[in-house]
Amino acid sequence: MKPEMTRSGLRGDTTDHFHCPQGTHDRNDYFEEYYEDRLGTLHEERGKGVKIVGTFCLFVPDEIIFAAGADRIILCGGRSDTITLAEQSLPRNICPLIKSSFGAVLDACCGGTVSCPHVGLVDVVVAEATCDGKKKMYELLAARVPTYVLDLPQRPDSPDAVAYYLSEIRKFRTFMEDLTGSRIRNEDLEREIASANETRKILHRLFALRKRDPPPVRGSAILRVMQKQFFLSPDQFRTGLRILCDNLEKTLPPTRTGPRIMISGCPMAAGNTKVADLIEQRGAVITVEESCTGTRAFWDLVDENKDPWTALAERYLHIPCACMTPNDERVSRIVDLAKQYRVDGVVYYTLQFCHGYNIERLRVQKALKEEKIPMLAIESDYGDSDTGQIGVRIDAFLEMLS
Ligand code: BJ8
Repeated sequence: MKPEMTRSGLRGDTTDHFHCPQGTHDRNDYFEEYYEDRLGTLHEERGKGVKIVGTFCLFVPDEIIFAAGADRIILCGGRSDTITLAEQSLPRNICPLIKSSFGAVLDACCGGTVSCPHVGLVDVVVAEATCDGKKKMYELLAARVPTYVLDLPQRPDSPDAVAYYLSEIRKFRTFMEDLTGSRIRNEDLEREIASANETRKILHRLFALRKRDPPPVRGSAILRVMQKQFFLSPDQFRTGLRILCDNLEKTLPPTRTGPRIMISGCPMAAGNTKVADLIEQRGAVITVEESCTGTRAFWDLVDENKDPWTALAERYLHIPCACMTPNDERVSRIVDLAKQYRVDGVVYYTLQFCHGYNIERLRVQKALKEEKIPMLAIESDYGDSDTGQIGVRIDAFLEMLS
């Protein structure tokens, strides 16, 4: 039996669904309130037999999960406190996002208290074949949580790539149908595609406001909003975004602003705001993020005039992740975003030991140099030991820009 309400909530989607204390809160407080609300809702849903899917990556289409009547929550770790536990099983020299995520699962499985409360809520993890570190971590994860792995083509521009990804998402469809006992009809998928596109359009509205000079909001505040995108229900997230956009459209521009900065590179999962905070504490303003906690999450819409499965495959294969090769699309998008958002410089952000983004840095640097856009490369982890050193490098970069 399909639940009566759609998980994404597009049907009857209005701000009235939530208590929205507009005007009595600081700009982003309601996202925090929704978060608390969301945890309770997920517990209730589980109690009623709704399946909860945990994901780690943008390549897993939410639309299929919701169309099957399940719910989803992202499990990417951005906190440092679960890493020590993970390092008892994983090598130290892999990316902190992988270690943090795995550590949270270990902690939850041992009844621990340091991990985020999301892990214990999921019935199944839907993983994806992206970087080597994640793929191998998922093998260990499968011993602790039921895990399904969605395979991906590695060369998105090859003629067979869409057909292969399409065959993978059709297998995923069957998996989700077996999990929930609910058949996914084309109209279910079309409804969820429209819902996800609606969210993407509001995000475009929000990011368009940041093109203003000076922008009406700090990038570190937007990052904290983006980190909630896949924790909250789509309905909650859209409601919060609409309030935020309405408020920002009425906001008078701040009187003081510094150099306009783009961050480009690895995702900054919830709990990881170190570099964004450092940049803005030192007087610059982040106007756009080319990352999976920025534009990569929403830039392209799914074509609603095509067969929904094909349209979904085409859109998702278009995500310019450094796990793909070649990834020319990403390099040209970065240059294009730098121009659109009139940035003075780019901070290229790599998580330690993320080889894909680290190696791709050279191509990005070359393309930006040709456009005379300065770039600072920062590689970091989730600890605080390099904060002082990164701050000094950001200071020198901002001074060079001004
Ligand atoms: S679509 S960026 S969410 S794979 S930072 S774990 S790549 S070693 S998170 Fe990612 Fe999907 Fe791509 Fe986005 Fe590996 Fe790099 Fe770590 Fe990464």
